[in-house]
Amino acid sequence: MANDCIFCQIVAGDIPSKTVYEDDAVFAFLDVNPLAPGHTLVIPKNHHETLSDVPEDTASELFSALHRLTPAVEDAVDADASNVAFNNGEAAGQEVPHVHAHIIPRFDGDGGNPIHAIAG
Ligand code: IU
Repeated sequence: MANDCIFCQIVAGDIPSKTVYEDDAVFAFLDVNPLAPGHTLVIPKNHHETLSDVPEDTASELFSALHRLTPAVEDAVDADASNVAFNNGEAAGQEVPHVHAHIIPRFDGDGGNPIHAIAG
């Protein structure tokens, strides 16, 4: 755990969050500033800044969780599709330096592309 990392503090329960899913390696919670209903962040519990920093076994666990959570989140909010994206590094718009995937539910005719919004 990185003591100055907000997402590490969320994993530890020191900062409250709306938990979506948790296992030994992965934690998922609702984004506090959602771009759509059900906007979920999926993170490794261990602190790694970007995807390049994530060990391969953790990357597998993260992707496996994403594979299961994406349809579950879509079902939960009755979405038609979703954007699943990483802002990977500060120059790409990553604001929180603890690697995280966004699952952003999409609805027929909702317009726009939230990838542009999360990339700042
Ligand atoms: P980004 O990919 O690093 O730009 O996205 C960070 C996201 O983390 C952004 O959507 C914030 O709303 C979200 N977030 C959060 O859910 N809880 C927090 O305490 C903080 C940021 I700080």
